[in-house]
Amino acid sequence: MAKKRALISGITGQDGSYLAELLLSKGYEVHGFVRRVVLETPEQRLGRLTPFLDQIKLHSASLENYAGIHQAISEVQPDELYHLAAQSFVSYSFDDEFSTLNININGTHYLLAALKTLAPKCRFYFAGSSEMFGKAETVPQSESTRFHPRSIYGISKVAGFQLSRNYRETYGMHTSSGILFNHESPRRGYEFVTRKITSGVARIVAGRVPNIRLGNMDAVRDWGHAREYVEAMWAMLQRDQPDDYVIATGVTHSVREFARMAFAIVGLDYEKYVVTDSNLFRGSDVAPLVGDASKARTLLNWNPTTKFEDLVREMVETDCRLMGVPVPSGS
Ligand code: NDP
Ligand code: GDR
Repeated sequence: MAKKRALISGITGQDGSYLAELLLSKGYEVHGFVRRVVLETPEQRLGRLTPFLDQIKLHSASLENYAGIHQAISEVQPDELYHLAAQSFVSYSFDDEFSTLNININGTHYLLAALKTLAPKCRFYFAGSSEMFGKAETVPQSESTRFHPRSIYGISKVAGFQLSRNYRETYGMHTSSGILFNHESPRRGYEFVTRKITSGVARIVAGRVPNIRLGNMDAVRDWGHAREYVEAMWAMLQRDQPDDYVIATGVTHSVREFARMAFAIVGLDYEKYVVTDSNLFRGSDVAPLVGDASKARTLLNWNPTTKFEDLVREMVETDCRLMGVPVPSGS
């Protein structure tokens, strides 16, 4: 039987790299969209893909450019397209509203429109987000919770979600959206709070910096492991019927708890090393978000197993190794 062909937008990111690995392990032919600048500086921008770079094929296409997207889809003729690319940093969306909306909404629309013309049978995954719930009225949040986004990023994801649903209902395309809650890993970008903390811990242990500056320590999130979350993406596209699913652990922790645990792993007290900086607070933050993933558990047989402490430990240990400091004893 011919190999299934998958095309991933955002393949250079945290989720894209785990998903590419997963699909390769399942025997897929894996293709990815990357921006031209990435191909010009591969050593800087393709780090997450290095171990399996020779097994995937990259195509130059930006989310801002319909022509590039059209050409790549036409060449690859994918069976499954996972749309992960986005301006994904919520804080930045407060600073540059227009480019966040442009990339996240138009990019999604370009992909769907090109698929409709070139590969209407291709199954499509959209990377929705718990940020779509924002000021949620109910806890925990499920597929039936009303969206009330609190950032331009959240608004852009609601629009992408609705575009995906609209192409399903109007053109009969197999489009599914995951409403994913926060998921982290040693491949997380350094600007997100978990990696900022674990890389900060490693730099403090190495004597490079005296402290780290954080914003709202009482913000609460439902944090899982990215490696497990990409399995849910794949499972959604294997269902006969396209649908939308919340993907979450159902367990919450505060930024303070994350920091306390990360510092404790190296034997330090976070209170001595974290400086709270009011400039890092957001204009509006979301309500405590916690997901109800019952539907995914039942229909996708998806069950996250990584415990919070193991996630924090894996990230701290990786950052210590990258910083060249001894991995803390007892770990
Ligand atoms: P990352 O920020 O790690 O990766 C984002 C990817 O998008 C990168 O590959 C980046 O490419 C690409 N990208 C950004 N802008 C463009 C553009 N203009 N044209 C082409 N590619 C672009 O995100 P994650 O892997 O963490 O998340 C994947 C998706 O899931 C995102 O859509 C995010 O919004 C969503 N999401 C993530 C959650 C999480 O907790 N991680 C939770 C819920 C949703 P480059 O390398 O060139 O910058
Ligand atoms: P989030 O993740 O906005 O939930 O978006 P992030 O890690 O940026 O923030 C989580 C919470 O931590 C608080 N916080 C800080 N955040 C950052 N980045 N830096 C700080 O110094 C800091 N101090 C406190 C924030 O206020 C916030 O409440 C992530 C992204 O992956 C999105 O793409 C995705 O859609 C959502 O998760 C679900």
